[in-house]
Amino acid sequence: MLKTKLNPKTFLPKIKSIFFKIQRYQMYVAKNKHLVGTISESLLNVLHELNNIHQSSIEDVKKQELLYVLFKNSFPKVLWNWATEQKVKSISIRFYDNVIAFVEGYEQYCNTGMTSPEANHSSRQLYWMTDGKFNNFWVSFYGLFFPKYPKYLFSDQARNLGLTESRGLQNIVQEIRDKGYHLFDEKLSREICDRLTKFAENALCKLAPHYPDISTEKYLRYDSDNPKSVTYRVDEQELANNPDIQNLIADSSIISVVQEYFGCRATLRDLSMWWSTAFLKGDADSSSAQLYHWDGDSVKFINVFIYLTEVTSQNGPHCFVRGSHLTKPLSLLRDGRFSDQEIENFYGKEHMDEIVGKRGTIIAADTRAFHKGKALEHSERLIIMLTFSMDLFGATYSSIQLSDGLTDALSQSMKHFPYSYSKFRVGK
Ligand SMILES: O=C(O)CCC(=O)C(=O)O
Ligand SMILES: [Fe+2]
Repeated sequence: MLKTKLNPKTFLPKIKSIFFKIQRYQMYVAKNKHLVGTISESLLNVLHELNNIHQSSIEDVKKQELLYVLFKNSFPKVLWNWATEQKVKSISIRFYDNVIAFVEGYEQYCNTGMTSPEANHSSRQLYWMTDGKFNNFWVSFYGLFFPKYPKYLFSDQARNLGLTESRGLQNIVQEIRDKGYHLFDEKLSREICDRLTKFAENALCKLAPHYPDISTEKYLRYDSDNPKSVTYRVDEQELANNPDIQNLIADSSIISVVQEYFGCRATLRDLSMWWSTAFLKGDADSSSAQLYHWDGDSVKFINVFIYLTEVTSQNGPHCFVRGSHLTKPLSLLRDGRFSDQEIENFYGKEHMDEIVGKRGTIIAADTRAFHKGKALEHSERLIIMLTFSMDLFGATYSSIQLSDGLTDALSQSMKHFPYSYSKFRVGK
């Protein structure tokens, strides 16, 4: 049985020994300015203070206590100072309260692997209060403890999709940084698309939204002649046991793109596949993410979308507002849904991309940006979405139990990149 457990408990003890890493942090920040913005002097001061405690001659138990208290008490203040340095617009006492709730919630997550609703709420608030700067700060801090997997692990790995071959890893990642998404030149092969489509046609799906006349039928197969709701979702557990999906999530070129973008290790947080239908004949359904929104389920993440049906402007292209992952205007910094008009008023039509494509089209997107699935006028769209994030903090996720008999690609990948499969369990 593979042991792939993420042990978040290692995070806090690692924080306590942060002083060893001051130099590395400075180098890291210098190399990753796009993540952090500017070097936070106040954070470096806390690191120095921690170092002083470490070098003092008091006994070890006392030392640990002091380090811990200093970290807990100072970190919110450090973030407050950092926010001032960064000229975060909405800095206020609410910012401070949210930072405290976040830090406490993160500590709880480290101990239990679970995020409280309050901590998740504070994480979402911090995003829009700081226009995303908090998230960049936190991911840069996290990268100190969970650095990227080294390049050599990738070089001899089967990159079964070969996704970085045509444009090269750095070019792809730079494009995601600048624009918010990358459309791969490579496509998923016809054979794999055919097999996965067949699988989705036979799968019992959960319908959303639920309409009263079908409320007794919990799971249904998608029937293209008679759709009964806007989306039909395949069960995540069932999806994870499909060999083509296993090979897909084992693909090391996806993991290498994602971790390069984050600047730290990446883990697969959600695995989904769903049919979108023309049930509402062109009208958008908010609960099916057909109105503009930004995703905030974790601090830093990337969604990889794969079209399994050809997607045109009329059958549900993924719509993405270029550049909106970097900054949003004050008037749009809130939770919720946004009208096309609100988005257009600020960004202009020329930044609102409709991503159409043939079967097998693969997109990697930072859906911190404004995005939506366009409401369908006819036929259907079958899509896969793989969500990678820096950790499992944030919205509730479900663990996945895999049956024995994984594909070779997935067992190899789990062995090399255990962190990336933290929520997976194998065997009985
Ligand atoms: O359907 C799409 O293209 C977008 C889906 C989405 O944004 C979401 O699930 O949050
Ligand atoms: Fe979304």
